[in-house]
Amino acid sequence: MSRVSDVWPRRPHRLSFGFPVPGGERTAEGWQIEWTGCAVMGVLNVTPDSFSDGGQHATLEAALAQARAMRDAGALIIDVGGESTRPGAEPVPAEQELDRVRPVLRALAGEGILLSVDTLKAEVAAAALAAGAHLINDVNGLRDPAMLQVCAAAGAPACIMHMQGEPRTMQVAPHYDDVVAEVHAFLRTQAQTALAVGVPSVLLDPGLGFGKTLAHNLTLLRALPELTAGPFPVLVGASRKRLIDFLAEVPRPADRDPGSLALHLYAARQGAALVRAHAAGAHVQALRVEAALEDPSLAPAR
Ligand code: HH2
Repeated sequence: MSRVSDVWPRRPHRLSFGFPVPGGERTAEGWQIEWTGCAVMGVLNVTPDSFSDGGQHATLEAALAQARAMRDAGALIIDVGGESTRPGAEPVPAEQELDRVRPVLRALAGEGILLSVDTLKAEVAAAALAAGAHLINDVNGLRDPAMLQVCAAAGAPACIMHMQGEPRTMQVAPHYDDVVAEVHAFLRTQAQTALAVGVPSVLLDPGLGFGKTLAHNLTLLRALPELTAGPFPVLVGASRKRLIDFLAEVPRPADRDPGSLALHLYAARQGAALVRAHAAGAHVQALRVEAALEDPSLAPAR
């Protein structure tokens, strides 16, 4: 088993794309984005019913202002979502989801922002990529062969997230014989499959809260070094989730940013390449301070 010391100090991470992207460098393997340590994926939900910020970015103006603020604060990627996947959520028709995300993507394309789209529908992913998205964030972990094909054909990387079941029922009775072995095996298998069919690069995400009890979430977090020691960059998304309430008694999702930040700093120290956060600016600031404190060149040794 690998330990924190194997993945710390901060490692470089890379994502490859089959097309030009903001901030990307052209290489023999396509266009690449490279960063060191842990960066931030800012959450932009353009939904009426997301569990912590539903309705807050309902107008195009509000959505664009939030995206630009997160970019200016230093977020590496903005993740645009048009369907809530909170526990108990009912699916939204593809047309409706697209009507929510497409205007935002079209408006932001050309503003130097790396854009991902949070969708589990291949049809939405294809249209979102055509509208200017660069990366697909699939909470279904590329289990749909059509989604694999969309990413491969477009040359778009994907975030492969683990979920047991589906949002409507996933928290009813999640069960694993060995949560770490099962989740990590799923992620590695899906990553190999994706690369084999031509998806240029992937992120792996253990999917906190997606068909998992508190014990499952904590076990996966403590096993992060095993995942981050592998060849793929790892994303962790705990922002404002129920898990923070269980750990720190914060019933209102909007009040959970401090706990989210603490959890994400822990993930960064375990080698996470990205954290997905609503309070993107606060996360960028905290991660920069954390990184600076770990940098021995900033102060001479005594
Ligand atoms: N969590 C949510 C949505 N998408 N994607 C990844 N890769 N990892 C996550 O942990 C993750 C995700 C749920 O959060 P949010 O988007 O704020 O809520 P909602 O699904 O209600 O819109």
